[in-house]
Amino acid sequence: MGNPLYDRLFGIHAGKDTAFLHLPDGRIITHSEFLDMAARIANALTGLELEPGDRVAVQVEKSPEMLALYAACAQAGLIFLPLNTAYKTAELTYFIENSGAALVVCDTVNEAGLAPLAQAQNARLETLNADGSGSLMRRALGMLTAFEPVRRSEDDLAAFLYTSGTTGRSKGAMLTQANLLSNAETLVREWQFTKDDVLLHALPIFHTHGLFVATNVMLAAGGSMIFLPKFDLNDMLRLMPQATSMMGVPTFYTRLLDDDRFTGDLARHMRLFISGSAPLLAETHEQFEARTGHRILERYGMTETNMNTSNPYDGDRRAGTVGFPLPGVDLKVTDPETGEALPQGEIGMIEVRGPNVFQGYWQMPEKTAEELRDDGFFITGDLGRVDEDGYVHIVGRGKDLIISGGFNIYPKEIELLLDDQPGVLESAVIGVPHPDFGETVLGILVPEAGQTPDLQAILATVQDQLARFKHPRQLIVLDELPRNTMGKVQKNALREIYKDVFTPA
Ligand code: MLC
Ligand code: AMP
Repeated sequence: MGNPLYDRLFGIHAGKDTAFLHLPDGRIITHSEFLDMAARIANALTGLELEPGDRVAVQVEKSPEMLALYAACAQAGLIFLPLNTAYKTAELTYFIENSGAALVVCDTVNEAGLAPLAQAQNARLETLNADGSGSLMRRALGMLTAFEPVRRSEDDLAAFLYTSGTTGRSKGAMLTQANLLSNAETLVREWQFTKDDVLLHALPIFHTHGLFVATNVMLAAGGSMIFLPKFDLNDMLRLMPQATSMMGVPTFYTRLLDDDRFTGDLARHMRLFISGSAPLLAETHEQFEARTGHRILERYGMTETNMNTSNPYDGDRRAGTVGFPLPGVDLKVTDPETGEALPQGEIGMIEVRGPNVFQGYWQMPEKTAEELRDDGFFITGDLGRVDEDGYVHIVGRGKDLIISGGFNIYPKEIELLLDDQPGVLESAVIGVPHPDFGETVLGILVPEAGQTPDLQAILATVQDQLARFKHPRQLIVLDELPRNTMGKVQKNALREIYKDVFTPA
């Protein structure tokens, strides 16, 4: 039986002195050096008395060591639970408590803040910093570079990723080894990745895109990655000529196009540019082709399902579409009210089924039942249609979701906080177009009778409680919110009124 995730992504590289990670300072980490590091960490984790199936909550900066911790979790049969580095302690508390994490790994600067939380639930706390220092690697240093992978089956859980919920409560999406492996191996074939590929990797590795798409695909293909701590335009321009491929959110592409130094010549050696996580404007697609001659390949996925659809590698990559369902993925468009399949061409709810679809939300059977049907179809919350050539178009969202620079934000979470502020009767949070992030957050407040809320104080509270990317970029005060006859706030009307706030015509 072995351990399929470890064996097929990591174990296949045992003893290979081929390049795996190219770091921005020129250092190279080979596959075998990486596996040695992972095995040392796996030994350290076992030394902490963690048992297979335990959750390891990780909020650390992107680094080779963080990636090796992911490999070590696979090897030791632990469930990897990466968390956005922007989250504040108030946000982290929920994830750590809800998951029942047995180990929390954080940056040294956050250690004191998280210690009481870890202690309260009997979790171990270790540190790992961006430069690889910290208590975890100190433990790992003296360990052996051999570690027999813990036996696991494809049905065992490999990772939890938390996704925000419409009610404001995040849900832990449970992903099995099979979910991750099936998707990675399909994408290698569909996008024709090989050991000769060098991926320019500037995405964070706490989300599906940077970890389960970019990294798992490169591991399965045996290629290497130019591994950047974050998106930095100068690094991207400097290093692109050494790469063959790039995966990014639409903001990567608009930022590149906004810089005159980004020329067709810089992209000459590139084989493939892939975009996803948020809608890529057809205009960006066209400008990119005009500048570089490359047609960006857009694909569609989500935390619960990994990747669902992709434009073709060979064939017409159509701007404004997310291509065809991937092999093994069933996709249908249904009536959001009845769940009945709609005739081809009509707009409705996108539902997907396949080996990529998650197992449900951790300890939330009701939420799982609301979104995952008995026959295996997952209700994505995205509205779309399939055109006469079979291309899937995403035309909107049935869920009240804002996507800013590829990060998901559920308005409810921010509204709950705003509603609690002194002088505020109620609030509505909406996404409006933004030139850099695609969409950004706008907060609309209705004061209590006779009150004038202190907007600066409210923003300060928001800053303290919520990750930076969720902060409203502006607060607007209205006497009342527009409502329909049922009393429901008409967010569409608000989105229309404020659509030009950050993108003046
Ligand atoms: C950073 N900031 C953001 C932000 N990212 N604000 C809103 N939205 C974001 N996405 C904040 C910073 O803290 C900073 O605050 C200010 O905005 C400007 O920072 P910046 O330096 O311009 O931002 P940068 O650090 O360069 O980050 C932008 C980015 C990054 C787009 C490169 O957000 C990013 O890498 N996004 C990728 C997200 C991702 O991987 N998504 C995949 C999800 S998986 P201040 O205080 O300085 O103003 C998924 C499934 C699928 O969706 O299909 O893939
Ligand atoms: P997440 O929960 O972070 O995984 O985000 C998933 C959501 O991102 C999906 O449900 C879509 O709404 C959106 N998304 C991902 N890829 C695309 C894309 N190519 N075009 C439009 N929306 C996308």
